[in-house]
Amino acid sequence: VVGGVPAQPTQIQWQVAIQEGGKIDCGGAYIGGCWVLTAAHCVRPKPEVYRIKFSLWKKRKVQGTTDIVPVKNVIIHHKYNANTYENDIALIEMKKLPFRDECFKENPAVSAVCVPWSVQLFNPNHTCSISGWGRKKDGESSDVLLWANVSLIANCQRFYGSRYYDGMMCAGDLEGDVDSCQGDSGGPLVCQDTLGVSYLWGIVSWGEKCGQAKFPGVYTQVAHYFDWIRTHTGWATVTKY
Ligand code: 4AZ
Repeated sequence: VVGGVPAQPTQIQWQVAIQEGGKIDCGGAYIGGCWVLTAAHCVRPKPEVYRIKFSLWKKRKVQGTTDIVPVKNVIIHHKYNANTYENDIALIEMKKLPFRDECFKENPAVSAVCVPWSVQLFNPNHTCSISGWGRKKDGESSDVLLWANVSLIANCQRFYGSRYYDGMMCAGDLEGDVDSCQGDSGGPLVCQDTLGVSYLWGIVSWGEKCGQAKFPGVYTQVAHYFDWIRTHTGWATVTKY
């Protein structure tokens, strides 16, 4: 995160790290049950190579309390395009504990973030937050989880032209002082409603370098994929009232 500050150890309760081999190159967000959302460009359809790490704060120093959960299934959006980053979204289903209906023991440091059901829940200029272990302004990745506030930015095709597709969304600031960066991919952009409920509004996807004026970070617009998420998790429709 460019322009970020260290999070408190249990601040970003839905933040997960996706470990492949000994490496962590992507983040993800816990959305409840045995499910994590991340970017399609972060994963391959090889569940056995991944571990999901919860309550991780320092990437390189695992505290005793960090849960490490194996993966059962990786579901990459069938219209993901690795060249254009269209539909850069993937679901990770974690393995259940033996003889149990859960994937890890319930833990006060972990809570799920809500999946938004409508692209109209938040408006441009709303202040939201991003988090990750990715590159900082100096180009180094961070050992400690960093976070920053970003604003939702309207009409992003004015910056990216035809590289900007439906299902994408931009956030940051136009000066380029705060941004996500390489290593933050797959991680959460979260917005809070007036009641304080947190929604996973975006997934870190791509951008023209990091922290560049007039080139805000591009995110997968999670609400656009609500039906896809519902279908693949098997979750029932929310009751609209
Ligand atoms: C990357 O290379 C990357 N500034 C991620 C996010 C952004 C740019 C690049 C957004 O993974």
